[in-house]
Amino acid sequence: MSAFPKDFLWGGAVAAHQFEGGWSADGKGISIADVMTAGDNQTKRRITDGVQPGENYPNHDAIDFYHHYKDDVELFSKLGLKCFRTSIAWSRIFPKGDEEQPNEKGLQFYDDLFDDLLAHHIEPVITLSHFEMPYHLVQAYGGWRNRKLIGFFVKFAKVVFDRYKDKVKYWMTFNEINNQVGMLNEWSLFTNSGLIIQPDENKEQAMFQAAHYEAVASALAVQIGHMINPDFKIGCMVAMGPVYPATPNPNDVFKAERMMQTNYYLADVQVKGHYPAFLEHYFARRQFNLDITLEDRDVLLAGKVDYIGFSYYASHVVKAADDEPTDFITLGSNQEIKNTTLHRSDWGWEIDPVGLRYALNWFSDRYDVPLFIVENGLGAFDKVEENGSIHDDYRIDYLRQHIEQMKLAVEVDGVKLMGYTPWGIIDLVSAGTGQMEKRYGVIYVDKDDQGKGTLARSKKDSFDWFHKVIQSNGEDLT
Ligand code: BGP
Repeated sequence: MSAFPKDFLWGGAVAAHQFEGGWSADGKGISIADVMTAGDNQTKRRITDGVQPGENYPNHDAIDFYHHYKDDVELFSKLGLKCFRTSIAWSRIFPKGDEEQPNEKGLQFYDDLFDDLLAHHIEPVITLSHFEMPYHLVQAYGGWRNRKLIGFFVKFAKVVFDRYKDKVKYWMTFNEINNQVGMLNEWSLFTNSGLIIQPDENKEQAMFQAAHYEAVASALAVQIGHMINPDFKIGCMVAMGPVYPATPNPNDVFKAERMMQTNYYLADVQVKGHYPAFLEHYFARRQFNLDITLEDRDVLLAGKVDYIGFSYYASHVVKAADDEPTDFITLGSNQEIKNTTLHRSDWGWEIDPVGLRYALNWFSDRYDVPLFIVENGLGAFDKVEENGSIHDDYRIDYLRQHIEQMKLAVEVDGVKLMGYTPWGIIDLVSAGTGQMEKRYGVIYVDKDDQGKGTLARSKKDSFDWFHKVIQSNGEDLT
């Protein structure tokens, strides 16, 4: 007997902007991902002022799933996927974000895609906003610092909920909504909230305000979604990276716990429907004067999510500073310590399978809703042999070790887990660096960081391995 329920959602995850390409096809508008240049391990991606000639924008063409989706879904079916997580590119549906009417051709694309997935018995799992809001909303409204964005997002949500109500059951509102909290850097503020911080602006205050409007928009979408189809399961999506204390010094222990509390406060808001006490006090002490109305608070309570979707890649270690403030909150400037007990990926991400079990237990103890691991995986360089094969044992090892821990969480700890969708099941553009060669897939795509390649798809060794895992419902991990 398998540790996992019969209907466990084994799948693969991607996001529209990182794999669709077709950035201006059939009326699609410019998204925030379309103005981000390519970077690499050392070079940060730049955000340009609109789409500029001569710049390299890797998301524009990505792996051109837009024109290859039928063949790719065929491959997903051969892999045995039970579900497929992707997002709806908001700017395909509302190219600028503030139009009256949606773009029919954009809606039709997702109709065709969902029909094709369902014909192959693959359940779509859909994120509404995954780092790809219409760029016009940044230019004309300042992104999520503007309350008007709530209305635009809710309209978008309503249109797609209505249109796909009989095709999609599993939804998530905002991808990694909490990324911006701990990082508080240019990239995360832009990708999460479309914020470009002005010289006279307090970025922490701007972030908390934007995140609040997103939480309200999410809660309204949850309510509307449940009215449109009471069977919808609508989740939040948070980036989970457990934070460990560097030493047993109680200050380090408290620092780590405070970072967990701050990094996941949006899960409190979206699952419990209210802000944690320590943060309300922090807002008041810092005199942020956030626009959080009584009506908003009612909306949050009435729009609690059905499950927690989360990504898990790595854990982190922190140490309290000698002059640590009494509230232990130092967003965006926490010094990371290397965990000497763990290995790192080529991009320096700590590989910590036990951290996944820790994360599952942490959520399970705190929140009384099912959990869904909607991203996990290893970004690595792959080598294509002369005969075309790709021996990615390192990826198989990574996935195996994480699935083993996930199994312990279910079997031994009683965690309620809905499914597991490894990230970038087919190679795609990295969100952080814009690279193609930071590969996550079990399906290889012939394209390099210079944008060269045939776009041909091929199986890596991990393809057959993951197929076997799914066929055995997680029992055969050899
Ligand atoms: C998460 C995002 C994804 C994804 C992944 C891997 O933060 O939700 O969009 O890309 O991380 O990160 P990267 O692409 O930077 O390797």
